Amino acid sequence: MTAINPVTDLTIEGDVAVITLNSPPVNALSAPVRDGLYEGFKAAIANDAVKAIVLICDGRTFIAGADISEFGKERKGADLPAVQDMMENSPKPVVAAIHGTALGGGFEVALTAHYRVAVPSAKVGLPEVKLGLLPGAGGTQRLPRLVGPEVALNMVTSGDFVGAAAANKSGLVDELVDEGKLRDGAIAFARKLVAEGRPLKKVRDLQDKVEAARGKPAIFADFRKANARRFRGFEAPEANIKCIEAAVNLPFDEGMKAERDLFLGLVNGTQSAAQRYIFFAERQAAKIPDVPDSTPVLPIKKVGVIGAGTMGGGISMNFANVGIPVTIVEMQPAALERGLGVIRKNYENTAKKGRLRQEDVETRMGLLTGSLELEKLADCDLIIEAVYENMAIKKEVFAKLDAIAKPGAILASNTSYLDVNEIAAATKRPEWVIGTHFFSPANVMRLLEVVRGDKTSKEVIATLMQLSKKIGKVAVLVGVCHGFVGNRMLAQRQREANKLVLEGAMPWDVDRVLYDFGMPMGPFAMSDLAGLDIGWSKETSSSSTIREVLCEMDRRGQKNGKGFYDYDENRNAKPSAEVEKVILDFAAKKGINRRTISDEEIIERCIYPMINEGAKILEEGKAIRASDIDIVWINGYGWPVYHGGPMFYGDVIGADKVLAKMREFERTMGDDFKPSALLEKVAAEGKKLHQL
Ligand code: TC6
Repeated sequence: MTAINPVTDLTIEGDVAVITLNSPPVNALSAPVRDGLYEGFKAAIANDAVKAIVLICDGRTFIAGADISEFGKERKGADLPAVQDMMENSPKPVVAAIHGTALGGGFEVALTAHYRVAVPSAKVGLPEVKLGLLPGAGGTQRLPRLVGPEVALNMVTSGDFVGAAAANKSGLVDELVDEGKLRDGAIAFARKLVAEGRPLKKVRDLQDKVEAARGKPAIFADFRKANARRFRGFEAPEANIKCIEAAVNLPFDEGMKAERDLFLGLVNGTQSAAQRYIFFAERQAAKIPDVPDSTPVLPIKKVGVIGAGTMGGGISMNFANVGIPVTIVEMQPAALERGLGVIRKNYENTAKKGRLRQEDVETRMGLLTGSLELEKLADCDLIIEAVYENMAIKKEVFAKLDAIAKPGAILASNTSYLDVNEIAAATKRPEWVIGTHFFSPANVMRLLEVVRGDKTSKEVIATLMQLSKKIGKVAVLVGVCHGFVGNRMLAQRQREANKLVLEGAMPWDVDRVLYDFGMPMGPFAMSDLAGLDIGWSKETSSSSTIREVLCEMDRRGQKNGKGFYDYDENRNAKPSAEVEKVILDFAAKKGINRRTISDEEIIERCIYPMINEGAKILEEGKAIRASDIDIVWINGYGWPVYHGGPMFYGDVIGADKVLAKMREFERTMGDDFKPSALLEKVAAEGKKLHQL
């Protein structure tokens, strides 16, 4: 064995050279890896004894892509195209041996090998689009030559992985070898190639699949049309489509040039910078400075959930989905039955769509036990309370739980606003109490705000953070404050949206601007969806807000066909003349001189105070880092990932510009816009908000 460099070995096994990469954690194509590949292939090709070459990786995976942390920095080391040229033009067959995940640039390297073998558990994919990029190492030109443009379009614009069996079927992988025997299997395959005198299969030379699609522009027009909603606002999907079009219509080298130009446009753009930042931010969120990885984690074998309503039901499903039994406690038999019925219906619907097998519906339902007695939670390792958002009720529940739960059980409150310290103080074991703020629908939304009380123990935090990952959530650790990170910032936007409507905008103006910004819906459409009458009662209504007036008129939102908007039978929203009149009358009564409000002002008024609030949250230490705030907004509220979250967006605008606007608004409209000291500091020092 020869060490080519610290991450690359070359072994000559008789007539086969084996190049082995070992660059943890994921063998990304960093400069040393590219250098190692270049030198390794050079040496193997030059060695007369060698008849075939195998490329394989040590560790958990084949090459998982370009080293994302290198983008935007000065390039060092061998060029990837030079490595690929050497592989593809090798006079000896090159076999890529795949385990784990061959992704992005990693899979593109595999596509330049003459043949690919994989173990059954391996996956391949081109997920660059998720980073706002395209497979810029020939992936968009080679993939359609192997599998045709239709499959290629789906793969590059979704970024989805393909399992080895399917990859074998479609021709992406030439042969499957036994699990655990990749090295021997790949060497044997290489020897077979030599023995049979098989030709060097260069994917770039394959023509039939792309030729068959030439002169059929409908393939692309239809694909764009069918996916317009999914791609809304994103630049990368369109660039990926253009590349596949180029693969179909142009000779290989010209297609490569088109790919290169489009890649450079994306990699230097803001959207990809935002999406790459979010990739690392998501992983960073799992790291808690004072709760090291070595912190003991408590086993969670059984979960209790109090409340079988929408939240409690959704929360329970998360655990049943990963095989953890759940006891759900309700007060009334009817509510319990209803709750379990809704869960079953949800599972059945998923099964109907073909995303769950019927027997899995039964397995998951079998893990759920309903009960009317809190005492049944005595053997649970984690109990999550999801009752009505009311401090007195929550305290009462926690005092009872304190008496029932076994020692060492974690007691969690699913609260969206309330003081977790006060809830913890209702027990004699505040170190075992924590907040878990799930987002609705709790079985779908990826975000979980984990709320750390003053006394919450590190073991409890570590356990919740790890458990979140297991149930498919992105957890962000936050501190106790009203509304935590997400809802506290949302309140800023909500306040301004309501004020704008009084000052001169209409709800549909505000919604349109925020929708065009990339949010899934605007604040008024969102209120209609949630129901305008949440927390409203006829008896106490005082006509003091537009929302109250609408409730008094029985405009309760989507559920009864009218709220801020009028809805048709298919729930399509239309601006409402009646609501417009309500708004105009309301403003007149208040003596407000309505004015024309620009789209620009809507963005500035709704979003800059959020950024400012984010800075306050950091100032108070309620979030560990700015990127955690961005993760909350992307995963909990549908903030468009290509804008990178509110804090990242603040830097795209410029902290100094955000500050200047806040000051201007403060002068004209008062304290709602008081800049945070941290925003002032960042602007003065020319620092970046998202790096705080
Ligand atoms: C591309 O290839 C473009 C090519 C165009 C031509 C040039 N780079 O996710 P995990 C780190 S674009 C750098 O927790 P898992 C990650 O930050 C790229 N670092 O593990 C983390 O570090 P930490 C296309 C990377 O087992 C550690 O590895 N490829 C990269 O849950 C473990 O990661 C992709 O988009 C990277 N490429 O999942 C693939 N990948 O421990 C991106 C990972 O310091 N990666 N790290 O926090 C993934 O999807 C997943 O990481 C995984 C492993 C499926 C490979």
